[in-house]
Amino acid sequence: MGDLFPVKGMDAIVFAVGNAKQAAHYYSTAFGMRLVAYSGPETGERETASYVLESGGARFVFSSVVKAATEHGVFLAQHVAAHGDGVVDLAIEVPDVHAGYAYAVEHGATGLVEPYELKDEHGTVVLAAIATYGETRHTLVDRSGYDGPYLPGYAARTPLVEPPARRFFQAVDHCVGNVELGKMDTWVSFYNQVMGFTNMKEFVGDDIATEYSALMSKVVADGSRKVKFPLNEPAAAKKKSQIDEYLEFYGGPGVQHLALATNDIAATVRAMRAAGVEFLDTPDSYYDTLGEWVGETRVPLDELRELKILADRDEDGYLLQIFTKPVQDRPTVFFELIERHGSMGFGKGNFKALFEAIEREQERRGNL
Ligand code: TYF
Ligand code: FE
Repeated sequence: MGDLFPVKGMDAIVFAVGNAKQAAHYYSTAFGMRLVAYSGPETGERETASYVLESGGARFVFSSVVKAATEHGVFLAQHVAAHGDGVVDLAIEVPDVHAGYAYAVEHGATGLVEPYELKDEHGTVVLAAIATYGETRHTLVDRSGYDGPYLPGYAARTPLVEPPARRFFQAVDHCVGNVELGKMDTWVSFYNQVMGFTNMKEFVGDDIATEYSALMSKVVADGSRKVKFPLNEPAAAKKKSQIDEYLEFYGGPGVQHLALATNDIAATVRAMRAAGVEFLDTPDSYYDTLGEWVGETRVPLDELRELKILADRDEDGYLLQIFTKPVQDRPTVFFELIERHGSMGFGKGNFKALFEAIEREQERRGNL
């Protein structure tokens, strides 16, 4: 039997933000991304402004409202008012939008937009959308008949600033959702049924939750493991869960973090720090015992310690990872950088150190 819901990979992460022009600048200068396309008043789109940025195979779109006129503009404006800057769409590239949409809706998905086509001189894109947790959606995209910069209606743009000689990251590794208490398994089942996604072996269960993590987590992925969606829910623990903090300040479920795959995490962390991006701190004591169990890593232990990069090893290999602080004033969306060397995991060995670092930040914000 073939894949029930074949996917090609993540197509785009679409953010609704208060000021897309400035977001495009931040992601260019601080994340090394390249502006490639734009849609707004100058291109005939009077309601919204959207900036499309790329880094390798990763594509982010930042949209804000210029003057709401239709349902779409009103939705974006209300999304920003309710949630602050956040992710509205985890768009997935699929080989057949009609088949994918039909499968999803037959298996219980809420259809938001039926399959339709957009055309211009670069060709045709087929799109449809289904609802997921909170106000987030999955647009399904088939761009195999199209060779333009993003979507019909968008104009190609040159980078805002000279892009870095080496890109900071080349792909989206995983996209994490925070859902309400008791809803993690509901959403895991949703991805199992609606998209035929299967569960990966890494999870944070009850035991870890009550001990220190204050959250439970499971990971679903498509058959080819190109699209990976961990899902978190709050757990009762000694302290207020970081997931509760997110839900309170985001105003409901939504995307918590986006992990970006890099081949040179040390260089990327240095460049992003130099551009003003703040990362979570890791205590020195973490590095005192790290070498004993992680062994040799591409980045030497001293450099991991200097840059506060975490490392984890499992039977398949190892990974290096680090987390930014939230990238807006609300303690909501943040990013992870991940450099994989064989490991398909998510840094289980770091959960304790990581969650303690997040709790230190929660405490500084007065939310613990
Ligand atoms: O994506 C993951 O599972 C890891 C670990 O609030 C993680 O990055 C899990 C929950 C969380 C922060 C990081
Ligand atoms: Fe992650």
